[in-house]
Amino acid sequence: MSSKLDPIDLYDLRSELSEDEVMVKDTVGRYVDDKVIPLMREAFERHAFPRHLIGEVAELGLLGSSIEGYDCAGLNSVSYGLICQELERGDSGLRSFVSVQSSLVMYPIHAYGSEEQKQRWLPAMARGEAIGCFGLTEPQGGSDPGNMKTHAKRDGDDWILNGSKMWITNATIADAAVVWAKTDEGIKGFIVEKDMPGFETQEIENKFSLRASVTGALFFNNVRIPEANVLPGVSSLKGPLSCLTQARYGISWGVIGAAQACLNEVLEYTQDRILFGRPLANTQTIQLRMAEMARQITTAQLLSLRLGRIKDRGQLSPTQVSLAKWNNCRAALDIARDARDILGGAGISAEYVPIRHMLNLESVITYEGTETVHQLIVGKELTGVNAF
Ligand code: TGC
Ligand code: FAD
Repeated sequence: MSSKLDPIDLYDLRSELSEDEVMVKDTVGRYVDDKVIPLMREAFERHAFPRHLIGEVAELGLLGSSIEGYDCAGLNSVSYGLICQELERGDSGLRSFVSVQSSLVMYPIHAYGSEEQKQRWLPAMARGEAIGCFGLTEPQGGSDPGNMKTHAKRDGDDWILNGSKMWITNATIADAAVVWAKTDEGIKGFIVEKDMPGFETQEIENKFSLRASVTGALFFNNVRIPEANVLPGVSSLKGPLSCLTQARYGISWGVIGAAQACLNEVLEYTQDRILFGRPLANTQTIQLRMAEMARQITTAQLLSLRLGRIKDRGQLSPTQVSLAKWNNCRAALDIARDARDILGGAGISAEYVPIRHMLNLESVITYEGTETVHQLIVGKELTGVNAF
């Protein structure tokens, strides 16, 4: 018989990680246990993102961690995944902040920006001194960003930007928004700075999900943008969609952390909960449900680790990312919902983590491409037919 397995790492993925990757995982894991988990329940209840965490995650090198140079850590993709996993074990809101800053703002500036733009924004963003947001989704439908109405027209050396974006993480706390807009020359990325005249933001209140994350709308009314703030390296939908590939990859790892937190909670709770004269953990159906959670977590871990290794070899296909984002979000949401139920009435209390993770995961399964969008991406790969 082997020695006891780790319930949230049944296949010992830890032994597949390099020394550096283990160090990243353990460092971020300790940080989340000590500094994040103790305050997330209250942050969620207050509907407030704990902004002091920005400096702390920056200090740990977690912002733009995959970028080489520009004061960034230059870690590999598996390390970025592990960062997302550990952060989301705390709360999806903090992982969202890091995903957006790293994959949706710093990534496009690094991949498509001018050297001047990189020098200006990347070191400041890595230090958490400048915060970014990513404006792609519009009120008329986020799944179909090609139908965007936001547009920009050349005016001398500048551009004039008009339109609006909806459901934008970090909207009201961002110093700069990477905004995607239609132009006569294709879809371009604009770095819109917070004090540019005609640019306004508005927070979305009363969310029942991702309450410890800032979400808002962006409004552009004849905002004058200098050419120096246009990303020169891309002029098509491929620009924003390639950013989504980076963020979706991180999310596939992140949701594993949320699922692990839920499994840990029910493992502990069902040992102590005595019903019909025995611990709840001793009943067959409860064991079956927890075994199912472990099966789903293990499958998700294997998918994401494999994906990370493929990504680090530079051979990643967006369809592979879609499969993992779909599978892992669905698994995590099902686990969180079932964990909530295993806790009975206590499961609706924020004293236990499943309901918070469950509510967060309702957003995570929707943003960065809904489940249906990812299923149709895989369907298109299999059949060659675009069924959107
Ligand atoms: P389609 O014709 O398929 O593609 C246009 C061009 O883009 C290329 N491409 C990609 N490139 C890189 N990565 C990807 N994932 C790509 N997907 C497509 C494609 O090859 C093509 O290139 P080219 O050279 O031929 O022009 O475009 P479509 O308009 O038919 O759209 C396809 C569809 C539906 C898959 C796409 O629109 C989509 O993914 N929709 C979902 C939108 C979405 O996920 N939005 C997320 C917004 S950001 C967000 O939610 C942040 S939450 C963050 C947080 O808080 O953590
Ligand atoms: P819709 O596109 O209107 O979809 C509605 C329903 O229709 C879904 O169930 C969908 O699966 C289904 N559907 C769509 N197309 C088809 C089809 N062809 N066939 C069958 N069914 C279909 N966006 C950003 O740009 N930046 C951000 O930072 C950001 N942060 C977010 C944070 C939060 C908390 C949330 C909730 C969203 C965020 N989003 C962000 C937006 C997010 O990406 C969109 O909500 C998402 O892409 C879905 O778009 P939608 O909400 O307009 O839904």
